[in-house]
Amino acid sequence: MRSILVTGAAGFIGSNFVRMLMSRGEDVKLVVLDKLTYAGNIANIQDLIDDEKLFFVKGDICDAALVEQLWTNHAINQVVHFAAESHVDRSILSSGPFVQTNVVGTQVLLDVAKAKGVDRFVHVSTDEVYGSLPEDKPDVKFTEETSLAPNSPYSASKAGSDCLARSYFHTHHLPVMITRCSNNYGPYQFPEKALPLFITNLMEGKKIPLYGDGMNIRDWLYVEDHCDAIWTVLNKGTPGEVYNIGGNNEMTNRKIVETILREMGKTWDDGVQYVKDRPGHDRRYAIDASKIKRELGWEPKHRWEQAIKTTIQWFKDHQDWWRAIKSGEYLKYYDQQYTQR
Ligand code: NAD
Ligand code: TDX
Repeated sequence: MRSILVTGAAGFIGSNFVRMLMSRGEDVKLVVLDKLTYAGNIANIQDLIDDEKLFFVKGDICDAALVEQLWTNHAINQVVHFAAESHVDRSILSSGPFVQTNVVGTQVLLDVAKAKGVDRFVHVSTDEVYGSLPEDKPDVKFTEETSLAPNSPYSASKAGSDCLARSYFHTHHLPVMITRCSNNYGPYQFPEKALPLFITNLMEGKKIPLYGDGMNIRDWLYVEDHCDAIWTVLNKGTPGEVYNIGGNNEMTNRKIVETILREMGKTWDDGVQYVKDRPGHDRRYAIDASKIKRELGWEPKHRWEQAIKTTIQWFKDHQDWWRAIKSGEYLKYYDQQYTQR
């Protein structure tokens, strides 16, 4: 049986990833290492911890001694590295934790993997490392050859970690693969990110805070499709390669908001407030995901029209989950981000 170290699996995508593997009955032992930062939530995987296939450790990926110990105790032979500080707006308020976890933490994992040995290592990255695309050239998309041009402290720290991952392949022959995915949505997404924030604000009788002119474009992918793509890369990817992952589903933020308002029976005037734009706000992201389809046979299975309904229903059905998050530290952040600016 394979023993896979999954970092950051108490967060949004990581928890969906381990849930997917458990529900499929994959023959794996999963060792979850998560610091449980504000974004990590043990409730996301609590029901899975009882299973003997999943072993949870609360700890920091920057703690080399702990990571080494996990490797020895659990005979780790594969890694899927999700752990990160992941919210662009927080990186604008304070970038230190982003450099520490995303750059230093990744370096620690790569060093331990080099020292202890690993069969395969998937570094989960983002399309944001490529920077921003022009909106007047809809045919232009990010390919794996697009130069890195990160614009936020978040994407700069992820680009730093990508470069480290790449260098450990070239210099040390570590079998690293890098994935760069577009915006995810779905169950367990922390309600500071656009979609869950918009949905839960409407449920609380608050407005959707829409940045700038609302015409920024993102490519949206349902989280299960991203998890399936990562599993595909872990099993079939070629070490040293980068794989873009996307939904072929570009939309302006206004279009997203219109869909959510319609699904939730609200009008634009009742539900939306334009607010000051995000500094350095990237205008457009679009992914060319033809390489992963051509070489590994992966393509998204979920369609936006249905998956956004499923997502909204999940937040309606899990109010205890998000109401517990939207308190305490979250309210201080919300005030700083939306009221004081
Ligand atoms: P998230 O913020 O929901 O979860 C991050 C998890 O990492 C949390 O559980 C947190 O506790 C943990 N963590 C943070 N610092 C840690 C540390 N020092 N040691 C151990 N654990 C730590 O993030 P997410 O949205 O699930 O994103 C997961 C990964 O996917 C990230 O690397 C992110 O850059 C990448 N990604 C996200 C998206 C998206 O749309 N959310 C898209 C593309 C790529
Ligand atoms: O209150 C808001 N109002 C608003 O208009 C928020 C939080 C966001 N937005 C806009 C900004 C973006 O154009 O919505 C869009 C999506 O915003 P986020 O959910 O913050 O996502 P983004 O900045 O695009 O980054 C996400 O996708 C790539 C994830 O947070 C990253 O972790 C991932 O790497």
